[in-house]
Amino acid sequence: MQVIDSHTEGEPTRVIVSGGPDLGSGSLAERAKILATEHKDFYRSVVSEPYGQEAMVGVILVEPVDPECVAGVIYFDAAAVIGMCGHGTIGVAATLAHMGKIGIGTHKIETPVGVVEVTLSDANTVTVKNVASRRLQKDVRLEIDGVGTVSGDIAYGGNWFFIVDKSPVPVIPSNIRNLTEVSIKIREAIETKQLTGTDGGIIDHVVLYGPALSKNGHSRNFVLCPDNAYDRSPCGTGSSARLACLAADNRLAPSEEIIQESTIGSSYRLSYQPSTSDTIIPNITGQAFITKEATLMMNPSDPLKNGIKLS
Ligand code: PYC
Repeated sequence: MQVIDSHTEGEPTRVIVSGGPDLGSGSLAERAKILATEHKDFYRSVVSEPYGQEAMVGVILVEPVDPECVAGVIYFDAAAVIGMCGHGTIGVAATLAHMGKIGIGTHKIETPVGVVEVTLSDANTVTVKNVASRRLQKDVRLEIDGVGTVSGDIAYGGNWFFIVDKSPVPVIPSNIRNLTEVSIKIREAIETKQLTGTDGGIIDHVVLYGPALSKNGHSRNFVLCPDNAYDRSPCGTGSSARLACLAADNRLAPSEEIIQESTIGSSYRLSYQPSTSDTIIPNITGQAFITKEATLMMNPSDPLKNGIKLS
C-alpha cells in the first residue's frame, strides 16, 4: 500500500494513494459507510501505532462520482470514519500537487458530505472552501463533574461539534492533559443527554476556545477528535462550525478575515460568505508539508497489525 504523509499546521495526514480496500462505486457516503462497517481493523491500523502515529487522520483517495472533481476522498481517524476534514483536505491538495496531479489554481474534491473547493496558491498554501456550515443550537448547558456548568453551541462544519466559547480551562499547551480530560467529560455528557446533530448526527468533536496568545490572533482553540487525540491544527471543520456561530451572533462580518490559533500556536486564516438564511460557506487557509512517501507493509502474522489496543 503506497502512502504519502504530510502535516497541516502540525496535524498529520496520511493519504493512501494505492492499495486500499475496494469500497465499490456507490456515492462517497455509501463508500464511507462500507469503510466504517467492513474495514474497521484496516483503517485503525493505518493511523494507529505502530504503523501510524497519534492524532493522524487517514485518507483514501477514490474515484469521484462528480466528473468535475479531481479526486474523491474518505477520511478517518483511529476511532471513526469522519465526514470531512479541513486539515486533511489541505494535506490532500498538497499531496495531489506533489504527485503532479494538480497545479496552482482552484480544484474540486468530492467528500462524503459534499463537494469542496481547494485553491492551491503555492506548493504548500491551500484555501479550502468548505461545505455549508451552520449552528443548530445555542447555549446548551451541561453539568460537568468537577468543572461545573459548561455552556456551548451545537454546530456543523462537515462534522458535528460542541463549541464552548469560554473554556473552563485556559487554552495553553501546558494544560493539554486537563483540556483533554474536560473535553472527554463534555463528550460523555453529550452522549448521556443523547444530544445529536440533525438526523442523529453524532457530536464527536468538542472545541474549547480561549483568548489568542499572538498579537493578531482572534482566539485560540483546543479540539478533541473522536480518537481522543487533540488536533494540532486549528481544525478546519471545527473552525467552520465556529464561523457559523460567529456569523449567527453577528460577531463577524462576511469576508472579514480572522486568524485562528491552535493549541500548539499554528494558525489558519478564516473568513466566510453567507449562503442560505441559516448557513455560511467557510474559507480556511493553511499550509501543508509533505513529510514522507512510503510503502506500508502489514504482515498478516504481525500480532499488532491492527494497532495497539489498550483496554
Ligand atoms: O481539520 O477538520 C479538521 C479535522 C477534523 C479532525 C481532525 N482535523
